[in-house]
Amino acid sequence: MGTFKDGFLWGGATAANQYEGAWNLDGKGESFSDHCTSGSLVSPKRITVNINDTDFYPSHEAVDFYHHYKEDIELAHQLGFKVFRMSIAWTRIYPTGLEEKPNEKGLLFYDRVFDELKKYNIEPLVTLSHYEMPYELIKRYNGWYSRELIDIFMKYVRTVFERYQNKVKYCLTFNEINVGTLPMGAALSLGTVRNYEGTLAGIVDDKQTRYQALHHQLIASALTVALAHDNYPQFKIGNMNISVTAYPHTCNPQDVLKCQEFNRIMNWMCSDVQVRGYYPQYALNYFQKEAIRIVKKDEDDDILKKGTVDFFTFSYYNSTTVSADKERQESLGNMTVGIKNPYLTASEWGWQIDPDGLRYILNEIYDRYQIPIMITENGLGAKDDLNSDNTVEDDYRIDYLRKHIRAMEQAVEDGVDLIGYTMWGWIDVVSASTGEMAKRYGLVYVRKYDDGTGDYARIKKKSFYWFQDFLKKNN
Ligand code: BGP
Repeated sequence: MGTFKDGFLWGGATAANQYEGAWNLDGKGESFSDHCTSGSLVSPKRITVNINDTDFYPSHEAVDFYHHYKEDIELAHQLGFKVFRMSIAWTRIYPTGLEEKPNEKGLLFYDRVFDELKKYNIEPLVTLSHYEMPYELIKRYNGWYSRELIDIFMKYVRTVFERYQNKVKYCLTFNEINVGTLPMGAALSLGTVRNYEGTLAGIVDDKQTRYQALHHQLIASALTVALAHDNYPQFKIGNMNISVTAYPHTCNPQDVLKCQEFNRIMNWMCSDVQVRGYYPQYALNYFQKEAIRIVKKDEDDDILKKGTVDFFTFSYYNSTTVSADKERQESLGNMTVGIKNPYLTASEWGWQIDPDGLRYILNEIYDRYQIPIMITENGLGAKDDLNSDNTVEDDYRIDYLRKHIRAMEQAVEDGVDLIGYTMWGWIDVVSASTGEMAKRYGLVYVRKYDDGTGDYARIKKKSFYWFQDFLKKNN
């Protein structure tokens, strides 16, 4: 094809809490996700204050990357991956977040993973915080609501940078940081759920707390970038945004305005801060309208200005439409609900499949920022059938990937500077939203099931061979 630039980073993405398991081994502490039970689309996962014998917590074993990392990295190599997106579990390095010294056994685990990747010339892409934080920090500080979290997080970042400075080049600060603009971000990313027990949707929303916590994350993100630029210039640091392409549901100007409002707060506010270095005026207006008063320190504006990211990364699964009419029918999607788009079909979980929406958002992002872009999550969650001869005929996934890669190609032809693509869940992992194994994204099937059974065997799906063949031609 030749459309993608030389050295394009093709690969796959994972996150520690959905992938590693070994939740309490070698000194690891309890993280937020270790307190989340399994669930499904019809029976939502729950957060529990204690870890109960009667509940099942999928992150505890996940798909056991902890003991399968060599096998998995060898599979990534067979696929032809050039990059491997993973996150570091904060609780492996600082079990409660509060220790003065890091946990050496946790550090050693990632040394081994990075060394294994190096063996195959696969570049790690490390997310510093992917939907998990020490649960102790939720109990003690109500998560990111407290400004103390910034220093506690920076201690962790300094440890990671110092230790892995010769092994890692690409880092992302917070996974899908803009999920903090949505009510469920309180639990997933901000940890402002002290003493809360119940479903994600059941949390009583408190915008004041949420945006204060988000401000602290934005400061921590900017300090991380500045630390890298000042002391580890070999690092490239990116943001990570959840980008949900949104269309006005009709050409009624009221719908168009409503859609603009959605896009500003949900899609652009965090990345405007992370790329441009300041809160845009529409965000300040929004805070005023909603009576949100963010407590800032004098130095915060300078910190944001200094800590702007080197490249833009985002997840893309589906698009949505926005209407000013509150009565319209809702459709599901990654973190957001919207109005059904009659021109699109949806996944079994109701996420509307829209490759053109990827081309559109890539152009929007590049027009706005003109910095290199990487797609760090994209894929199809589906129920896969494992046949008795250990095959999985996932043609639907091949179709999804083929169309989205075609859309990327078109965006590059449009002029977008796209530098990489890591498909989400290249190997089956626990679902973030529902906490189930049944929603699978992988090119590799993992024999692990929602009742906790399974032997963790790794089995190549049909899509594995398709992607392998694609990368042979495109690497
Ligand atoms: C993103 C998260 C991932 C991942 C993905 C798919 O929002 O960053 O962690 O899980 O969505 O979502 P789900 O697992 O809910 O299907």
